[in-house]
Amino acid sequence: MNQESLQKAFSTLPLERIAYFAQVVSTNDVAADWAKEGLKGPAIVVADEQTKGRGRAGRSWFTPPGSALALSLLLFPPSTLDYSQLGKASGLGALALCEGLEAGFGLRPEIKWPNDVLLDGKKVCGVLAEAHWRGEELQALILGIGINIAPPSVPPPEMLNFPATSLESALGSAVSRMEVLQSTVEHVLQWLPRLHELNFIQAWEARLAYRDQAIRLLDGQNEPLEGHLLGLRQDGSLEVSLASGEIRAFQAGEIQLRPLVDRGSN
Ligand code: BT5
Repeated sequence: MNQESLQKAFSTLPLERIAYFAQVVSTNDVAADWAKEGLKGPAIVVADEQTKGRGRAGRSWFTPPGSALALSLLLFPPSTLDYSQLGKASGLGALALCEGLEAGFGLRPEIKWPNDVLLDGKKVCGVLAEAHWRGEELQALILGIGINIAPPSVPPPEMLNFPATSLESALGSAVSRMEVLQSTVEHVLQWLPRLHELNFIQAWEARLAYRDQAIRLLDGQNEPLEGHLLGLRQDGSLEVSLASGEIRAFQAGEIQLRPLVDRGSN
């Protein structure tokens, strides 16, 4: 993959800018610079390696060269997306990847709400959605998507807070990074104007991991909460029936989700 092959692959899509880097600090930072420059998007930046890839809440994202896909989309937020629904952006990235993996490889990925894509119960992709504001106005959405393509992209166990895998390990065969990239971008752009539709929530919810199962919710400070995962609300928040009997919705960013019986996580 290089600048030329990227431009060729996306020649039919209405992208304002396309950039490929062999190495970059974080593709989300490049997209943020573009937003500051005034680009409206859609635009994409792809890197072979990130030296300081970011996860949520200051966590890091491992992107060694030659084996992973690190992508950020700079998107002009649809007018229907208000502040309270920004959590939908993570779902958008995760859903787009799932649909691409289903159509292209016949896989059955699941979404660990709000932002992880799982294959065989292990994390193969993470999404980092960031909003870019000018004053009070939401100016751009930056959707960073990290996908483990080949086995070397999977971090060593001591770096993980949840089991991880790569697409090639799950499939048992080689995968074209360009194919995954193209289908992911296409699905993101298809859903973007439709985030307010019930269809979007239903498509996301249909792929939720641990649905109707016992789960634990961690906020990093208090004792974990236990409950049953019911599904999604229309704003993309997670609806849970707590052990106390209370039914509550959680917003993305508040908590981390785990199955009650951990499948071998460390
Ligand atoms: C995420 O955060 O999963 C969001 C990851 C987003 C990465 C993309 S790559 C393109 C763009 N540019 C960036 O700089 N970021 C975005 P979170 O849910 O907080 O998960 C982070 C945790 O996942 C880490 O603390 C590790 O435990 C684990 N982890 C790190 N690298 C991983 C990898 N390659 N595969 C699986 N798990 C990983």
